[in-house]
Amino acid sequence: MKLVFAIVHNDDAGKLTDALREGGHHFTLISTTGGFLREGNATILIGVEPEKLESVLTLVKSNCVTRTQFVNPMPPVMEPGELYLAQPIEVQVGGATVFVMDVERFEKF
Ligand code: 2BA
Repeated sequence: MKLVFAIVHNDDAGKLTDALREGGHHFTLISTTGGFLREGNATILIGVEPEKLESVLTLVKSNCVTRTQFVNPMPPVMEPGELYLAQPIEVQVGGATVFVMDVERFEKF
């Protein structure tokens, strides 16, 4: 068995979980926070048989959109009287950040 961790934008989570449900896949949805943007995102854990892995990855890929966001970088340490004008930087987020792991053992008690 494989375990897929898919970190996706909150706005894509509903569409993706609908598609996974329709595809008969089992999953757990966790509310998470991105370390860089410190904004809410969604992590979906999907336990899947190896032969169904590619179809799960296709669903993730086709339901998650790449977005552009602007963030304000951390201001530098300033001396009194110095002026700092924040220049927002552009970052690309998603479609999805995906980790696939081998599951050593899977039990349901
Ligand atoms: P965040 O950490 O909030 O990152 C959001 C986006 O900001 C990232 O999009 C990336 O484009 C940019 N970014 C992240 N760290 C950066 C840095 N040090 N300097 C400049 N730009 C930076 P994605 O790469 O698509 O990642 C989306 C979310 O997926 C991340 O949200 C995080 O929650 C997760 N993620 C990404 N890579 C990960 C990793 N290696 N391990 C664990 N989680 C990861």
